[in-house]
Amino acid sequence: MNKRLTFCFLTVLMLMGCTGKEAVSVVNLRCEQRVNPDGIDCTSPVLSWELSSALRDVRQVEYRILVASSLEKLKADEADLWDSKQVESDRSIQVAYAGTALSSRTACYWKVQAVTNKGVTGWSKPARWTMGLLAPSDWEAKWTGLDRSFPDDVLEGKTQLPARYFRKTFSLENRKIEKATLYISGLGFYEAYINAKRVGSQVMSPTPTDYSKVIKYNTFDVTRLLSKGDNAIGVTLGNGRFFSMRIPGVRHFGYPKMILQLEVDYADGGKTVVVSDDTWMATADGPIRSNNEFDGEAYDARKELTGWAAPGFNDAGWLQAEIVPSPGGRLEAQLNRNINVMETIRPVAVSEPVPGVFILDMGQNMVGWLRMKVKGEEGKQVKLRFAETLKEDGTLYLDNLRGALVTDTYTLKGKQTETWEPSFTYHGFRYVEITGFPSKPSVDNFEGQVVYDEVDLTGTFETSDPMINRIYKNAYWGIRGNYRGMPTDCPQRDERMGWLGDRAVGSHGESFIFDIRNLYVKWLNDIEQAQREDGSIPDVAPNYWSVYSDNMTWPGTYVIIANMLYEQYGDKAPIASHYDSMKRWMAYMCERYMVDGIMTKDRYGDWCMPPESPELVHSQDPSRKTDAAVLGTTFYFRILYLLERFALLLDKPDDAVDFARQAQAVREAYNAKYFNPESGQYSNNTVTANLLSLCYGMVPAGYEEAVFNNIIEKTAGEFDNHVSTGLVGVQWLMRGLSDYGRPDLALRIATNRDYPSWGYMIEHDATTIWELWNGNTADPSMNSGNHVMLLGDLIVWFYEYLAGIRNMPGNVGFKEIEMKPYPLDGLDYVTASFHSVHGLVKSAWKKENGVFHWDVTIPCNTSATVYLPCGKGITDEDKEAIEREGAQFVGTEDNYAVFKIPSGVYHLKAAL
Ligand code: RAM
Repeated sequence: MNKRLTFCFLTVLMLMGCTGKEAVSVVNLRCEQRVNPDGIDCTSPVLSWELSSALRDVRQVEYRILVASSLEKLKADEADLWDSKQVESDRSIQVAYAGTALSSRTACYWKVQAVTNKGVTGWSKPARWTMGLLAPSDWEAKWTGLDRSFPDDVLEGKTQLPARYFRKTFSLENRKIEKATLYISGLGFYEAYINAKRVGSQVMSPTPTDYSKVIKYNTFDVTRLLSKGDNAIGVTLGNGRFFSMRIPGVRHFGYPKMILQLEVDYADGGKTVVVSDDTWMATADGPIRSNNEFDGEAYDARKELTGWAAPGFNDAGWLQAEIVPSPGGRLEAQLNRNINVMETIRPVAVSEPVPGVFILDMGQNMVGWLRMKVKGEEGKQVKLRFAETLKEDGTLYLDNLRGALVTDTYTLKGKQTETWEPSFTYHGFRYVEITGFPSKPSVDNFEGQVVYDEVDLTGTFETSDPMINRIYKNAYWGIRGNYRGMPTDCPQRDERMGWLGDRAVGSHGESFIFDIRNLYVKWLNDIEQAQREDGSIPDVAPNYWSVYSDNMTWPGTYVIIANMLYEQYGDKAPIASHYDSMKRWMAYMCERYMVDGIMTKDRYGDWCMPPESPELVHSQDPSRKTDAAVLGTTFYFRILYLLERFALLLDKPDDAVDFARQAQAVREAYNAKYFNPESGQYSNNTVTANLLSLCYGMVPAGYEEAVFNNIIEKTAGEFDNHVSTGLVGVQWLMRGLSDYGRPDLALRIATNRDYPSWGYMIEHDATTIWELWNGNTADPSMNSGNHVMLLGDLIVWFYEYLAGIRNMPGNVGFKEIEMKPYPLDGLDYVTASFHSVHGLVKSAWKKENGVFHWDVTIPCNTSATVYLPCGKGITDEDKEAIEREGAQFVGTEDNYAVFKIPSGVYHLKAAL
């Protein structure tokens, strides 16, 4: 397999542990590209590292970074690209490279040494990044394809294209190859082969964009795939999001095409460059007979082109490839990770509800496809159809998939056992209907390929409550299954779009579980690229569906995610990069829709709140619905608050004053219109109206308790201690209840098993999170079994409240941590870990015989304020024991004893 080049544009983990010799060592070097406003490949990457030590209270005082153009030079401390010299600083994340200007293709080897208060570290192990193709003129390759249809193409409606195959043979000189690099983008999807070997293990690549604006290319080190003399390269192209799945219906870009440049450097100098152009040969007459993300793939093994990507293949019947127009977008190195098969699972059962129709149960609603082993006669056709649930008679329930055909077919070539999996489609499913299988299929014939972006796992979370653990597990499956180079709403029906509203606060929760930084940086760029001239931000990005409905709650995610990236990763570059576009959007909304300080425009309401009767998708009852202008205005206020923060960060004091002034005016107008001081109620007193007003700080001073009491009364009374909010209100529900003194009610809501609740979904067999609270009874027209939007702030609450891991208020990137767990009745233990940009944070607590035992890990070069639950107060004995551990007592607050602790591993305890 090829080793993918560690590009400057990719996060690189080069070291996974300390070397052990010195007391403190530098580990986990990462080179990250900052967001570039102009989208030109970055020439100033940022560098991050972590410190590792068994000692406590380790702080960095100085660092030194060396960057060299070769490993040998780096080893000899010959920093020909950059020597930062000794820098007095405790900063260990996102240090901007400031050396010699970097040019295309430069390999940069780097290492770090830190001076700490506990001594000087050794040099870290070397890490590397490589520069991409920075200038358009670096591309000698031409966009290549065949812009025309072939006999089996279906060009309208549910489109179908056979995959396009391209090949070229070339010869390399009889000299030692030093290095070979492949730059490639194949749209919508490509698979590349050199001498019949697959390049990389990625699937469904490159990442999807608005191809008229930006096109991402991938880079591979393919040195080991090449040899002196004759070589061949082959590329298969699938539709992806380029050749639309629905014409009309989903944005269409054109026939599949590619751009590819293979650069082979010889050890004794000189190079051979192979590029895509009209010297390539092409055919649409290969085994992939059709492919469409919604509808599936058809593969005819009888048409396999054995040896087509190796030299010596007879391509006499192939066509001459053509140079075709560029799709229009700039070529950019792909910064976010590719998609891959991240896990494989075995099916749990096969049934036969109708003779000859077999149903495979994966035991889990998953996203990806099946890998199948089959033996039978030539020409036999196996058909696989995918669904999330079954009907009562045990056959597939397809009604909620709308028009997606979700069907893969495989035609056997015969003789031996054949193994197959699709290349250019994916499904969201738990059950698979199998027909036409030559024998009785068994679970051993199949394997589920779980497919999503190669995001690193950063969090673990477990409690003593099995229901909470199940919800967490369902969320984990749903979140990762919906990463597809963008966060999608769902993976199964004919939609799969990047809906903004679904990911507002949810993305903050996701950031504990996965390293989603580059994925969301990319998505912010997608959003910006979809902004209209007039300033309007869409509800869906990339805008494969054109939905510019102008509201606050969906497009507002643009601002909320930039803030999330700043808080969770300590990176303010996305804010700097998108600030102007955000401002432009707000000005547009204000001009068009602001009436006397009230943002009148909304589109979705508190989307998917639990309706009054089980078959409804949306509530029809005005008393349950939150007023559009309440949603619009509270969100408008919140976005102003965030923009004020951004303005201060970017040193734009005038803007900050302006945003604050606007916010004040909006607050006054809002309270005058919607707040009833006598009852302490907003508008028609929905939980969402009161909750947003409270959590966003809009409630007039002194009325907070009254407003909160209305939230409690409504929840406890009319809703019998259940959730009453949809996608919007649920973003603040768990935190709002906890912050104002009712974390017990939040726990009750989180552990409910009856309608409406996450537990209700699980009681009804959900293994992911549903789109609707009443997903088992509602109309199938909008009823996915794998949406993450109703998670709201639940995952944030798990990590920040139950486990108690969060940034100190006002701090970012976990440089100063606040550890404040909630030892609620009903929970005996919580164990959580989170790998922050500074290193691993852990909180593991348990209650034992009335004593709270707490294991805490604080990474090097950070410190924490810990809130130790201590019931009626901390005893002198407990306090002294903790102080002996190196903690500094600060005082008591509510039922917590508060200490400051430096980095290290601690065991704390106190009587509850
Ligand atoms: C549905 C999507 C998405 C939601 C929009 C408004 O079609 O599935 O979840 O954001 O509607």
